[in-house]
Amino acid sequence: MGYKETIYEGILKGDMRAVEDATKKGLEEGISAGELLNEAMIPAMAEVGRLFEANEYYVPEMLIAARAMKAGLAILRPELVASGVEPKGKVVLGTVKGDLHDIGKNLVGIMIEGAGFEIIDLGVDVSPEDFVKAVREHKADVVGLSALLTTTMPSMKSTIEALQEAGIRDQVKVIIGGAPVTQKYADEIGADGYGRDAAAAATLTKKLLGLS
Ligand code: B1M
Repeated sequence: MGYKETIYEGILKGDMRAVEDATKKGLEEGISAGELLNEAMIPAMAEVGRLFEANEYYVPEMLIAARAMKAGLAILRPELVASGVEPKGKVVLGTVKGDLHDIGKNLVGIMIEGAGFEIIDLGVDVSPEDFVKAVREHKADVVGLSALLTTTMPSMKSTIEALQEAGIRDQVKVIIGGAPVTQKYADEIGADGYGRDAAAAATLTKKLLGLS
């Protein structure tokens, strides 16, 4: 079995060690970080989601798959992030209130950091008030909101409203993303942009700040 297949199977089985090992060896053998990510890790998580929907996987299987994916991502991180460049701006990032999914958000952080920005990662289950506080405190140029559940998407709207109420909406660009999120939803709630994936989020960040 090749390294990509081992990573794919390792995530499905939640075998963290196998994923770590194959990711390290794959990189050593010259497979790019992007290829390992896009052709093994992301498809594996999509399959985990399909198995969950089909009632073949349950929350514990999703959890160990996520842990294995995170272990692989930690190894890819230095490859995906550029080093030694002066930050072009500050981005506050978080998964919205009520939502605990952080793999996509972490990947978005890695790609935006790789594009030369400083990331202030607030983690998961972040309330609108905490986003407002962080934007103020760090004088952020952009705030990125991630949501993976249809039930937590409304918290994106609440966060934009909280920025408006705090009088700082015009000082910060708001970008949103996550599997159930669409451009239409971004337009509806008055976000400045929608990123389909982590690479798109990085491109969007540069574009919104007039850097591309
Ligand atoms: Co959850 N879960 N989960 N889960 N989980 C989904 C999202 C689900 C689609 C599974 C399914 O039914 N097929 C479903 C949501 C249904 C819906 O609302 N439409 C679901 C559910 C129902 C749940 C629970 C309610 C299950 C339960 O308890 N009964 C529960 C909710 C907990 C909560 O949040 N309150 C739950 C829990 C969990 C775990 C904790 C077990 C685990 C998360 C672990 C973790 O993140 N640390 C988990 C997992 C792993 C998943 C799936 C299988 C994988 C998510 C993932 O990591 N994908 C997921 C199924 C799926 O997505 N196919 C599922 C890989 C990641 C790289 O992709 O996150 O989409 P993604 O991020 C992408 C883009 O979306 C985008 O870029 C990323 C990279 O390209 N993106 C942005 C993301 N954020 C962005 C922000 C941006 C721009 C782009 O700008 C700021």
